[in-house]
Amino acid sequence: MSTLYPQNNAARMALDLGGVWDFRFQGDEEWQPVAVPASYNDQSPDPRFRNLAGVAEYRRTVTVPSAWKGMRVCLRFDAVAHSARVLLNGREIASHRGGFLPFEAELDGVLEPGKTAVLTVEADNRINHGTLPVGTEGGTAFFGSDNPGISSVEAGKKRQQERGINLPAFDFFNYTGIQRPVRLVATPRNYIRDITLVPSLDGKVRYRVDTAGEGPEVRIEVLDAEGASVACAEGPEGVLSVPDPKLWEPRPGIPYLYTARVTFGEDRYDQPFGIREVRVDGTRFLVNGKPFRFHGPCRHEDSPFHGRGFDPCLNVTDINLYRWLNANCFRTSHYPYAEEMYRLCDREGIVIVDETPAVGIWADEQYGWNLADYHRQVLRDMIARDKNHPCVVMWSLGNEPDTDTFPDQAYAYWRPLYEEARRLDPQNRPVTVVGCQNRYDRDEVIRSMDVVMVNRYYGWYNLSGDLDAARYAFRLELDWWEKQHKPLILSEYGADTIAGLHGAAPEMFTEEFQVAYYEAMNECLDERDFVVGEMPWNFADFSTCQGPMRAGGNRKGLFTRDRRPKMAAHYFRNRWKAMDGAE
Ligand code: BDP
Repeated sequence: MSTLYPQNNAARMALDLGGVWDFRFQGDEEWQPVAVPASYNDQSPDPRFRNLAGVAEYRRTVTVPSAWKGMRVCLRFDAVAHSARVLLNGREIASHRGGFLPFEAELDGVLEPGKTAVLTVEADNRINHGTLPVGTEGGTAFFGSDNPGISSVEAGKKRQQERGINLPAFDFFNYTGIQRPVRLVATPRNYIRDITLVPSLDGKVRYRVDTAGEGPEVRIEVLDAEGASVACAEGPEGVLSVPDPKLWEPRPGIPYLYTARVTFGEDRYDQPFGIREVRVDGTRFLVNGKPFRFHGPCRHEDSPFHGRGFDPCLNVTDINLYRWLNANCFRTSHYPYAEEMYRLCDREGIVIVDETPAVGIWADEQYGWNLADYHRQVLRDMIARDKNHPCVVMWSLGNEPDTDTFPDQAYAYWRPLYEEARRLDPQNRPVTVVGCQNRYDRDEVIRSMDVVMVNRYYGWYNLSGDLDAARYAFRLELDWWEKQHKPLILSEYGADTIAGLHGAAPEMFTEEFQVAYYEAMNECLDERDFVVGEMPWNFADFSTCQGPMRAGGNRKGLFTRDRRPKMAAHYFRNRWKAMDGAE
């Protein structure tokens, strides 16, 4: 498979298959319309769209243009959640496990140019101990008491399980289906399979080009932002020298982008890249040798109608709101996002902590439920896909695993993944895993990472509403972290807030409380030099599984789900303006 993002240029073509497809749940007779790409879950009032755990079938016809004769043709799926089977005229041509990374189905010898076939995609949304993200098994609710041990309740849980229902071990709605673009892609038969670029601040760019098939020597040329050629080289690997390099700087700096134009025989590919370096030095996180302070809310791919579906308008709107907030970063909580978002952040100078979909890894009889090999595969695929993006400055191996119940087992699970990420990334970015509120002094995993990232809800889930006690407790914990001599990012903190609910005395769920909560936590952060970032939870309200703690989803957004600012958004806008000196 080629890891390169599909491109239309003089040598290549990509035909978008988005639109209205046929849809039904496996076993149904009737087909009905569904929009692709999008989550299917909010496209119908039929409760099965939101609740049914099983296989959904998508169908449409597909024709390879006659003009593509002699080219290599494949179907590229940017993401189908959570696993997919692809069939052409009823015959399986590809399958893929995992809902957030791309895969291809070769059409060579399967569908000739000029011919039409019926394309069917089976999308399986079931989650369990073998998927990432993880689904609970045994009917245990993620939130709220599920009255363990009461025979009638246990019988009810069993009934749920018999219906194939596993609840998410994570706090976002299990949106599924063909959620990102599907394209018919054509390249010359001898083609460029992958490009790896490793820039350094002196303008030297190490490169490697992987090709398939026979061809003359690879040629690589660097174009500046105006399209002028500034460096070139020949051969599948080597070093380019960019004179007077302009650096890619996170906003409010200028995120200068170059393009590496690679040619191999008839094939051509334009790979954007930035010249920037990231590194941890003691308790500092350095971008281009200068201390960088992360400030920006975590996000979800989530919006009305589309669910988790790719929506370029939403992405642009959100990034413009990040600029309005004077924010400079987000974490792709809790899965790799659509590639278009990284391209946008490269262009806009928003820094990304790129996270695998490993959320909900818990310990019962066994740590990690034998997920390690699959987890490693997902990590590999994510790094392969995202390695050239200047906006990506750190890898997150996952979110909130249980690392303190069986600290040794947890370390044995996470350490090899850490080493794998360091080994795989040609740019050698720092690696982390995001820790949950736990017995941090027992945990061996979080402190072993390059950067400590911890989610904390003092004053919300614990010490609820008591901001004085919350501050006191948080300071005690920070005292402990200070002794670990690592940079720390508060990677989540927040309070559910109902937009429009006010109280002169700041009580939980009011807009005033959300501001008071953030003021209290930020006061603690501002006292510490080793704190290199703050990531409020969450950018916007988002949909979750229903439950007693979620009234219409998670309400911790600085914005509502339709992107209207709450008071806390204005608070952070002012705070972060002062932080980066932006207008
Ligand atoms: C954290 C999780 C995040 C949740 C958040 C919350 O990492 O996914 O949405 O808590 O409870 O534990 O709002």
